[in-house]
Amino acid sequence: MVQDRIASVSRSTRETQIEITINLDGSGQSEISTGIGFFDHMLEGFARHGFFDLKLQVRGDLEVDCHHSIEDTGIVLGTAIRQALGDKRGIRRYGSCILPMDEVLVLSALDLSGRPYLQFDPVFSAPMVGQMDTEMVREFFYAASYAAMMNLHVKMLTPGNCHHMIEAIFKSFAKALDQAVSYDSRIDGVLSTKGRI
Ligand SMILES: [Mn+2]
Repeated sequence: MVQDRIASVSRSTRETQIEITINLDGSGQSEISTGIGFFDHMLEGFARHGFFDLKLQVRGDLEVDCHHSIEDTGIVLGTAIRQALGDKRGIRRYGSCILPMDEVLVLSALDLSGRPYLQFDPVFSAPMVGQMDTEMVREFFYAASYAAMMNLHVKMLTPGNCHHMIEAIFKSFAKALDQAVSYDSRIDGVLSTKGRI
């Protein structure tokens, strides 16, 4: 292990108060409370399948709707990932995962390039799963990818049940990220011909 890759971030606005701690070299333990049950379920899956330790407390204006809580959690998670990564020495940088969940098949591919970008093509047939608006899935990944300064592509290869689709997206993102942040002993410094990412 080159360095501790743990970051804590808190962010407070009139709409949300969020505290997060992530350990990129964890074991998949999580303590998550966002007030949105299905979103908690997704973030627990993200931590478990990416082997990240994740502590997250969100107090948001759920009396309005879930929008601010989910979008701001994306900002804070992305910020924490970027901070925990530090100078990115020795990491693989790229990661991808094609993940099946029953009838659903999804692809996530990412580059911790320092240049934010999101391509996201899943289309959901239902407006909500539990208390979470399905259109917030894209908003979450937009916020997280931009705050983490990563290039993220999410492609739904075979759509199906919306719960399966969203869960498969979070898990494939987790596994792609786990791969991208992992060390490769052959990498000396930062994996770029430019010398930094
Ligand atoms: Mn589930």
